[in-house]
Amino acid sequence: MPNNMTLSPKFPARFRWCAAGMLMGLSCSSLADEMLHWRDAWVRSLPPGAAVTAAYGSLMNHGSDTVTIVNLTSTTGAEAQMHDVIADGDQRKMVRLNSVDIAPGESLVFEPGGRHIMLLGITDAPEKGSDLALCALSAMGTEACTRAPVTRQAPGVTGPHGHHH
Ligand SMILES: [Cu+2]
Repeated sequence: MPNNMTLSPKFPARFRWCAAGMLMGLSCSSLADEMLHWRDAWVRSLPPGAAVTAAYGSLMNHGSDTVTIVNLTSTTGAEAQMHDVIADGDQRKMVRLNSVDIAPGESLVFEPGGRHIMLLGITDAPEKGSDLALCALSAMGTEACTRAPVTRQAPGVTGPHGHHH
């Protein structure tokens, strides 16, 4: 069966993952020996006319090698950047991260007040309740994508202890 002989044992799982990405209209061409999974991604809803918002979520490295994330893309906005929040005297300010390493078994966590994904140059604000696609690109060319719902705050923190004023 010549067709099957070219497939590595890892191909089927990755193929399903790629297929899900392609269903969302995204390209997926990676067969690198990496395994990235998104969890709990979401995008902060923004008022009409706003051009910038942030996206959050966890990106887990299930592979056996360190993965370096070098770029992010989103279906909304002109650009997605990785940012961190650092102390600057008694202020806190955002700095751009050009790349972030994720060790095997570790997660890269994007969360309010810490590392986050900045979506810039939004001309058509996504509606609350809609979904965006969010993709992380590794230095090896692997693309890991997820759906990210657009909500006012993190999904799952709307209970009695999740209120913010
Ligand atoms: Cu930022």
